[in-house]
This record gives sequence, C-alpha cells and structure tokens, in this order.
Amino acid sequence: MARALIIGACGQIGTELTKKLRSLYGKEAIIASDVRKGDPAFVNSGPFEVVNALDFNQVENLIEKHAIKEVYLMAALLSATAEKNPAFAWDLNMNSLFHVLNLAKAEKIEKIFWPSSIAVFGPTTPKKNTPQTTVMEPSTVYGISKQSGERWCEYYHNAYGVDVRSIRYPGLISWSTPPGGGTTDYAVDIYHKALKEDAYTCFLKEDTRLPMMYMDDAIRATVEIMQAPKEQIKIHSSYNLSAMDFTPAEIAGAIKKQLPDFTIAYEPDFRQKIADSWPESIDDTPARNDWGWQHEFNLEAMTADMLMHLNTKNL
Ligand code: AKB
Repeated sequence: MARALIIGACGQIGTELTKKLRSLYGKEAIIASDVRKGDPAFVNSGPFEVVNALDFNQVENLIEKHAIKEVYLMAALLSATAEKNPAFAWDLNMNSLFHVLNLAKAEKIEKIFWPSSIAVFGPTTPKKNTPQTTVMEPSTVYGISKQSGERWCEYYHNAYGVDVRSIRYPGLISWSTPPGGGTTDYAVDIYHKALKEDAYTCFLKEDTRLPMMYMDDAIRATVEIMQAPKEQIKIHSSYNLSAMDFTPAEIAGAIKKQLPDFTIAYEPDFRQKIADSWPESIDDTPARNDWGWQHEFNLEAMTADMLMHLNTKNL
C-alpha cells in the first residue's frame, strides 16, 4: 500500500483504523495526525503529526513531507456536538473535505476515504430498511454537512475523476475508544456503566430504534471499500452500510442476560429529537453487491465481545 495519512486519528474511528492499517501495511506506511496529541501510548506507537484539518497549507505540507498517496479524513464534529456549535461544525465538516478533495483534484493524492453517516437521512425518509437512494431532508447540522459532503464527493468524482470512497456509518460501538459527541454514544456508555454500576440512565427513550455496528465490522468495511478495485465502486456519494438495529430496551435486555442485576432508566434529552429524525434500519444491498460487504457481529455477539474486553481491561 502507498503511504496513507489519517486525519483525526485520535478519535473513536481514527484510533482503531490507524491500528488496523498499521497491522496490515506496517507502522511507517501509516501517518496518524490530529489537531492535538491524544493518548501518549497511541501517539508514540508510530509516526504522528499535529495538523489542523482546516489549514490547507498544513495538510498539503504533510502530504508532501511524507509522500502521502491516500488520505482518510476522519476529523468531524458529530451530531450532538454539532447542534451546540453549528457554525464550527459546518466549517470543520465541509472545509476539511474541500481541502482533501482539492488536493486530489490537483493530483497530490490518489485516493480518499471520507465517512458519511445515517444522519444524511431525515424525518421524511422511509424509516424501515431505508434504501440507498431515497428522500433525504436531514434536519441536523451534522446531517446537512454530511449530505452536502456526499454531493461534493460525487461532483469531484464526476467532474475531475477524484477517487473518493465513502460509507454511511451507523452508530459505532467499540470497547477500546470512547465515542465523541454522537447521538448513538449511549450504546457504548451502557456497557461501561453496566460493568461499573450495574445501572444506566439512557438519554433516549426505550423504544428508539437505530442502526448500529460493532467497530470491528466498521473498520473492516473501511479497509475493504478502500481495497476494492476501482470499477467495483459504483456509488461515488456514499454507500449505505448495515449490520444490526436495536432499541435501548433491547441492548439492555442483551446485557441483562449476562449481568442479571443490571437495570436501566430513561431520561430523554435533546438527543431524542436527533434520533427521531434518523432511520430505524438500513438496506445496504448496493454495498453487498458492488464490493462484497458482509457484517459479522449482531447484538448478542457484540455484547459478549464488549463485556469480555471491558472486563479484561478493568482487571
Ligand atoms: C452520531 O451519533 O452522531 C454518529 C453517527 C450516527 O454518525 N455516531
């Protein structure tokens, strides 16, 4: 693999992705970067650079310095945080993408991965088995930025031949890295609180169904879409991607099977409105047909793996 730069490497997906790509392609081939240094163990585990994704010159200099050919642009403000700071969310989520797209247009890099989200859908989208192509009227700042980003990715591909690949991630659940400011974060916190306190107070209602995915599957999907031959990538905005969907009551039930004393309470906050605007489940047929996507983890398998890893970590 040519040398790759991960922008936003200290975040929830970036950390796991950096580790995976380094295990596949070697430490020196993967340059991690973020706006500030995160966990020292991670920062010192391979090449790391401090970079502001909004500073075109800094990004360009890094690309030249390390002869980068692929960029994974993981820096973004997620749904809950973006509602609190709309102007900055728009600036970061859009302009960091433009910088990378323009570097590819200028042929300074060959390939881009850019994450989209189920947040591109809105209250008028069909909620069940949401198809790849459907009504999209996102009502959140984050969703508006991701939908606009998708349009620009497709435009840069069609107009300038830019090779940009993208996935609409559902809520992502990982035992090793905390999420940062999303509406689906409850599905990570619940495992930590279940083990530490036997109880969790959820900020969504018990019957709020959302599409979710275990981080192992999400990272594999990211690697696979980037490895796929160019002709297999037929959608240049972003691919729907699905693994499972559940409600807070259902994840609590899965945890209770392993930790019988666990209890859950519900105190919905502003994030309920965001969750209510998103699909309940996703139809990802094009990803399965075009580049062979297959998920591995369902709710039961994920719960067993999460609790096993978190238990071992806290020993
Ligand atoms: C969020 O909740 O904002 C993210 C997402 C679904 O993109 N996890």
